[in-house]
Amino acid sequence: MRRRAVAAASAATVGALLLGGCAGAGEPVVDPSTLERGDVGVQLFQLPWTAVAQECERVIGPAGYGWVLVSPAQEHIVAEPWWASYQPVSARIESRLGTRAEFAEMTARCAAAGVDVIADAVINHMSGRDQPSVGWAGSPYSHFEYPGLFDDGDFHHCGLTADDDIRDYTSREQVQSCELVNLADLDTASPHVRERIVALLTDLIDLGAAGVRIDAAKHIPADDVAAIVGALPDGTRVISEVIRSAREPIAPEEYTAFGEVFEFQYARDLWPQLESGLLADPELDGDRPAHVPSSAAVVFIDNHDTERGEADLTWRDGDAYVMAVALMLADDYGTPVVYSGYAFSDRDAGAPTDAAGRVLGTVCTGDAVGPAASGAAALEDGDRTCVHAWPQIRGMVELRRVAAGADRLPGVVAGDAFGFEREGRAVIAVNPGTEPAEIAVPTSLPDGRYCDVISGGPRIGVDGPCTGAVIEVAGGAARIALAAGATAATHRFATAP
Ligand code: LM2
Ligand code: CA
Repeated sequence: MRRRAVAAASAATVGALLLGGCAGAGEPVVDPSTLERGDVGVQLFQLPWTAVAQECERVIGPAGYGWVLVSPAQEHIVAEPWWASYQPVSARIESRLGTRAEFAEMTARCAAAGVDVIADAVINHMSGRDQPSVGWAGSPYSHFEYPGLFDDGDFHHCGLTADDDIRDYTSREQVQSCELVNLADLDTASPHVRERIVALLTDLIDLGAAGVRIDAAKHIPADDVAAIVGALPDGTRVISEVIRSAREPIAPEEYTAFGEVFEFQYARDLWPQLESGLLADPELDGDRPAHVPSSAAVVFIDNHDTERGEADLTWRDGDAYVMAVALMLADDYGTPVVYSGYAFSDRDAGAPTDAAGRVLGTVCTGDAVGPAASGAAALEDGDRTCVHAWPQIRGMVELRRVAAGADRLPGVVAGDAFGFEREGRAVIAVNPGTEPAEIAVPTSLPDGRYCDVISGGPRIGVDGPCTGAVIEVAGGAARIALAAGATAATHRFATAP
């Protein structure tokens, strides 16, 4: 078990600038404007480049997020579903999410707002179309011929199953050399194929992307991914998508030597643990069993695939979703990414488009949204959920920046509620139960009145009274009353006037 340090030591040691004039014991010892930009990302699913740029400037940059993950940028098949994006047909950066010039403008405008763009890179496969056709930008192609890019000899024909499709996920060979749902599988061991993929990724980086998500990385041998990303400029961020399964031989750990991985286990564990009170276990500090090391883990509550499948919680769950995302952001494990997509009732439905088939850009406002306003009943199919702009989530992004580097101390339980401190910096409490609860979370925050950033949103740079609940800290504890299903959290600079 971790030792509890003496009160307020950590806040004082970071002390840089003393701010005058604040009332009470909640006087900040660090100028909050010197806070580092956060490590939190936003997955902006199927959002066009022009809208991503606006979003960076209006909400994502100001809220202190560090990066956005956008949908694939390559020319793709012509089809209505969102997953057209995952069937590339040429090397052109020209898609229904935007043009090459728009992609470059997006990365520049996001960078100016302090936000990195991570590009989704589909490099395991090309299309799954059996009939010859023409792509979004006019490039002709057939299943195994992409003129000027790849031809038949560049693809696997695994010969291990009747139609060359992956059947058995316990077979490494099938998973990596057969076809994922009929998608033409690139022979990534071939020097020529690697060269072409490196050129594709380098192009995205030249256009200003700070890094790449390696789509379907489990289906590409780790050595092949290593060789490809090893040829990219130093400092390129690489996040491999390797869906963990205890029943399969290919593990995310194989992909951590050259970058980060999405740690799917985090979301799978969170809600069951929350319901059973296990999150209060001090053994959950820092690295976690059955997870990649914290520094290699990108964590999420849901993404575009899991919200259409395995996810326990999505934006539709309102307060419970806020609770899960808030716990992830308050945690000291991994690098979190907040998912922001659109409402749908048909899992295949693409984002709304104009008459020419270009996806419409909807921009979220930084206020007046949240689970209450955008619950399942309030959103129409195609409406953006704007989760990243919800004040509860922006408040937690702020809290995470304040808490950066502070230890996560052992949790405490009070009935169904539990909470924990990020030492000297922040506290969070949640009540997953069905009855109201009160909890006293031990803390070395100075005595005083603090604003709840869940009910009140971000506080730094905001003048005036708390618009949310007030949390009293006295005698080494934050006393927090929580309605059933509620979350409350506050930090060192969220003092109430
Ligand atoms: C991924 N990560 O590993 C993406 O996150 C996931 O969204 C992709 O699947 C998948 N891998 C391939 O890049 C999506 C979607 C599938 C869709 C594929 C290809 O979830 O449903 O498959 O993209 O567009 C669709 C049809 C499927 C068909 C296939 C090929 O649903 O029935 O297979 O196209 O025509 C015959
Ligand atoms: Ca493959």
